[in-house]
This record gives sequence, C-alpha cells and structure tokens, in this order.
Amino acid sequence: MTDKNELAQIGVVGLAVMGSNLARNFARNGNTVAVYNRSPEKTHALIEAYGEEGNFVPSETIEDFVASLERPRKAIIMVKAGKATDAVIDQLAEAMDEGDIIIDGGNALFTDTIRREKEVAARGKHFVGAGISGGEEGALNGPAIMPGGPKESWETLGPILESIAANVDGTPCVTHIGPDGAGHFVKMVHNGIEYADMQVIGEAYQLLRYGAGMEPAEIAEVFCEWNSGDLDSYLIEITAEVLAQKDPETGAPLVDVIVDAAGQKGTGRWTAINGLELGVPITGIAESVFARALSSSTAQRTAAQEGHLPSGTIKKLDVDKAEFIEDVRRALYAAKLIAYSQGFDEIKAGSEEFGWDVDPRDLATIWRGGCIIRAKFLDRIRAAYDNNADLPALILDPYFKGELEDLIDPWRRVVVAATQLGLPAPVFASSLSYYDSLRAERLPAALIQGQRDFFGAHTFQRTDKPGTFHIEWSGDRGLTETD
Ligand code: NBP
Repeated sequence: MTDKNELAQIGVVGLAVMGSNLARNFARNGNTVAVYNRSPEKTHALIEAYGEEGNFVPSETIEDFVASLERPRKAIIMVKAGKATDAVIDQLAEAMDEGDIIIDGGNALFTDTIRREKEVAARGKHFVGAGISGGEEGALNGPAIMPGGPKESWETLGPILESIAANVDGTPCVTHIGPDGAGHFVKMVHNGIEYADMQVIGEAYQLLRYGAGMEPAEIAEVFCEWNSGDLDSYLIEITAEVLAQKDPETGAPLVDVIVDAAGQKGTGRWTAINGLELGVPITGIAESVFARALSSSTAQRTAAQEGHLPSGTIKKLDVDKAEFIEDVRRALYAAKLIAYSQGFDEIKAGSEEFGWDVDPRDLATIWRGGCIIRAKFLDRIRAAYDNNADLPALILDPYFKGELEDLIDPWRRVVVAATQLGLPAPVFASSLSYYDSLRAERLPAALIQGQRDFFGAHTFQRTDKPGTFHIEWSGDRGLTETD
C-alpha cells in the first residue's frame, strides 16, 4: 500500500538488495517507510513487487523523500560504501532540519564514521553509523544491528530498530554500542571473527576430506551432527548445506566445481589492520585474511604446483577415522574460541583507545541472532562477562578453561596430523602457538630485546631490578643504566 500523504516513521535511501529488504522489514513490522533510490526504477520495482506488504511512501527526489518523513526525521542510507555514502549524506544534510537523524547502515570504515559524525553534527544534524549483519536474508527477516552515534539518537531510534531486528528469547538483537564510530567498529570486528570462523571450518573440512579421505556428502553429515552440540551455529549449519549440495549441471559435489579462490570485500582486512595498529594479537583473524589472499594467488599457486615444491615425507592418517573426526571437532572448537577471544580483545582495546565504553556483554547478547556469527556458545560468552566484566581474556573464564582441558590434546594431535599429512591448517596451528605463547613462562622476546640492544642500543629491562639498561656491546660489554 502506498500513500503519498502519510508521513513515514523511517526512510530508506538506496534500494539495492540490502536497502529494499530492510525497507520491506520495516513495512512488514507496522512502520510506514519512505523509500528513495537514485535511479527511480528500483523504487518502482520495489513498490510493484512488494507494495502490498505494508505502508510505503515512494519518492523520486531526495527533497520529496525528506518531506515525507515525520520529525525528527530518520533516514537510513543503504548505498555502496565510500563516496556514494558521502554523496547521499551531503544531500540529506542539505535537505533535513536540525535534530534530524541520518543513519549509515552500510559497511563503512569506522574512521569514516567518526569523520562523518563530526561533519554532520557541524551541520546541526545527528549521524549514526550502524553496523547491520545478516546479509540479504537478515535484512528482510531480522538482522543484528550495531548502532553507534549519540545516545540521544538511540532513544529516538531504539524502538524502530528493535521492531525489525532479530529476536532471541524475547531480546532484540540491537542495542546502542557506544558513541561515534563504535557501531561500525564492532561490526568490523564481527566480520573479522566471521572470517576466522569460516576459515577454521574450512580447515576442518580440508582435514576430513584430504586427510581422512571422506566425501563431501559424508562430511556434510558430520557437520550436521556437530551442529547439535557445542558448535551449534549458523556457519556450521550452512556448511552442511553447501557440502551436501550437488552441482545442478554435472551432478558432482558443488564444492568440487567451485574455484578455490576466496573473495573478500575488505572488512576482514580492516580488522587485521586495526589489530596491528592497536597492537592486539588477533592472529586467527589475520591468518584468515592471509589464507584468503593466498587462495587467490593463482599464479603463484600454479607455479608452486608445477614446480613440484618438495613435500618432505608425507604420512598417511594412522588413527581411527571416528577418533580423528572427534579430534578435528575439538580442534575446530578450540581455534574458534581463540578467534572470539581475540576479537573481544580487539573490541576492548578499540573501546579504550576511542573512549567508547563498549560492553562485551551487549555484543554476546545481540550476536546470538540475525548475524552471520550467531552461535549457541555466545550464551556462554555472555555468562563469562557477566561473571567477570574485566576478564583479561575470554579463554580465562572458568567455563572456557574447563572446555580447553578437553580440547587441548586433540587440538595438538590435529596440528601434528595436519603437518604430517602435508595439509595446510594455518589458523588451527597459529591459534595453538598463540595459546602456548600466552601460557609460556618465558618467551624469546628476551632474546629479541638483547638483539635490539646489540644493533640499535634500544635498551632492555631486567627481571631482577627496575630501571632501563644497555650493554656496551662494541666496548667492554659492561652494563650501564640509562634514564
Ligand atoms: P550496493 O553496495 O551494491 O550499492 C548499490 C546501491 O547504491 C544502489 O541503490 C545505488 O543506486 C546506490 N548508489 C551508488 Br552505487 N552510488 C550512488 C550515489 N552516488 N548516490 C546515490 N546512490 C548511489 O548495495 P547493497 O549490496 O544492497 O549494500 C548496501 C550497503 O549495505 C553497502 O554499504 C554494503 O556494504 C552493506 N552491506 C551489504 C551486505 C550484503 O550482504 N550485501 C551485508 C551487510 C552490509 P542506483 O540504483 O541508482 O545505482
């Protein structure tokens, strides 16, 4: 139903797949929605196909669109991230009045969001960067929404966003994350965790397929079973679906006809870059980004295969298949746990750096539904932060520590097996090294400090007394204390 005279509670600018699904979600949940797209064909197509789903107010100009919104006006931008977003913000800020709210629901880099909020605030309007997860399906049926921006905006926006968000046990998967870029920052790290989660699932598949010699359909059944336990999650569920799927053209397993070069749109890379900038060792996420890059290094991979790089001695799997499958499940659980633990570390560091005061319990709550990393064990993460909001690391929570007791040996066995089988398992292996580094009483960092002092007089601290010291390496090798 469309009515040009009715004022809309919310507007959506950009009616490609995400925007039109979000607009339909608003309309289906009883909101009157103003809709506008740069090229009017998409607006017409939306109204023609889905106009009966609820109340839509279509416009062909941004001025008409703004005029069709009730005050304070609330408009969500769902256009291509980058310059298009800046262009639309400028048009909206021009046409809107003081106190109106512009929301960017695209995948913006959080530093752009910080800049945009300042620019929009200087023009007397509010700006909210909101991370939206769940892809097309989530946008239509209930995404997880991570809005940043001013707290006052959340008070106005909260109820309408709650009306379209996913809902778990009566709790909507949306909450105010923190000021300015906090929402897009958290969405970025969510995507980084998603990269790691997908990669560890991929490594488990690789080991079962080429280590245990299982067929995709058989592995699909294993993933189905895993989905009823600790690993219960959307990504495990869809993995089973993808592995069970046959290619409609050849009848072969679909996974065998898909080119093994993984794409990326940038949010995982941003998460890794930010981890480096903040000095947070998010090894699982960074390895996952590199793994995608390596998979797409087609020329190098072809040259390496044709050049027959020596494999060394490759062993066959010499353990019982059922035992190996269970070991892989536990290794996957452990590596996934590390990825989440590291992701929460990055959020904590970002929140401190930018003064956002992000509450990890909020994330564990709203990520339980709608988003791509939704998983049963987020309830456990929530409980961990409920018990201790200042946990030094998620894996130090008593429940997860107890889980690791059961996971650690299988995890070590799987990394050894992958090495002996000659199969890559970069996140299984690097996460184990990260874990052992955290546990280690002494790290080779002492030696590195010695090397740094040798070639660059970078000084070092001593274990036995305070102060900063240097060895006269090219002189008498005596110890001097520096300021
Ligand atoms: P796209 O990212 O493909 O963008 C297409 C939309 O941007 C169209 O409505 C297009 O209008 C509009 N647009 C462009 Br391009 N340049 C414009 C300009 N200068 N002025 C006004 N409008 C302009 O759409 P999408 O896949 O629906 O994603 C929308 C946002 O949601 C993106 O930021 C994306 O990163 C984010 N997101 C996507 C997903 C997903 O699963 N796809 C998930 C989560 C977040 P036109 O029709 O006139 O060309």
